[in-house]
Amino acid sequence: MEVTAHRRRYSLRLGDGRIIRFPSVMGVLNVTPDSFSDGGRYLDPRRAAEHALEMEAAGAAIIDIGGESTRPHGACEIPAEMEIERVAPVLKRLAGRLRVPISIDTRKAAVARIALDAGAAIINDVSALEADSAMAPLVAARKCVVVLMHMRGGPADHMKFARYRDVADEVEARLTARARDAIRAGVAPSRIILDPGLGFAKQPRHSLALLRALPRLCTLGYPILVGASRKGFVRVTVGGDPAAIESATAAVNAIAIAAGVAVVRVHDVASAVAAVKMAAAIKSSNGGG
Ligand code: HH2
Repeated sequence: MEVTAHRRRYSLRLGDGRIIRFPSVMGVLNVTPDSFSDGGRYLDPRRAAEHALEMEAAGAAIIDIGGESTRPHGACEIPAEMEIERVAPVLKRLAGRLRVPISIDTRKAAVARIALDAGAAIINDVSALEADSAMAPLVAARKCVVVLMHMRGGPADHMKFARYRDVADEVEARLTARARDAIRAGVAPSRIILDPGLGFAKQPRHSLALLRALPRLCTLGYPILVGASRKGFVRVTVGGDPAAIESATAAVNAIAIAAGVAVVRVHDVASAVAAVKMAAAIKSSNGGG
């Protein structure tokens, strides 16, 4: 599986020949009782699989399945067995039914291994391969794409570490160091995607500053993924009305794509697809003719 940069467009080629064209939308499927936005809605594997297929039909290019909540306040860490119990039945139901690639949102190699065996093509590790020392060798051996996200601490305590002198500088330095370590462990650079980790060990002002710094982060040489969907900094900015939060999420996604971001991770796929289409059309228009 390879990530190829062209002059204007990027694409990601999977081992089986499937190609994800950037910019694209990653749909979130949380198989958890406690995720901040959709917790409890998709605990039934049948309902979860249906939702994955709905997101695919709405235009998602990747489905990101997670069995552990990492939300900023009050997430509790769970054992790998419990995570596997949640995601394995969903992966099984989706086998042969979902055309778009599956990404597994986990920090644990045992969970990632089971997901890869069940057909997942991407590992989305919010600890950037730090939480589990078996993760980097697994990614290297299985030649899958990996998302390295910036965070400090773990799901239960990351907000304690939300202090920065210059958040963009520090996140950039950390992400490039994590990418270097992954490459040293045998991961091909062409299989690495970086993510500034909005809301993870970040106060709202830090997430906003990172969004402002996206043009710079997009020059690091790796595709950038951004997960702004329904996060606290959006809520703090526009208020708690769900419709306003959804519109603001779409606005953030359009701005991110305009800045050069490759993938936006969202709960509402349809509005993100529209935002991505609009931003990409503006970006590629030349005004001639
Ligand atoms: N955000 C969440 C979870 N995983 N992965 C990446 N790469 N980037 C993100 O921004 C990101 C992520 C948190 O959102 P959500 O999955 O909706 O909530 P929860 O962690 O509570 O399940």
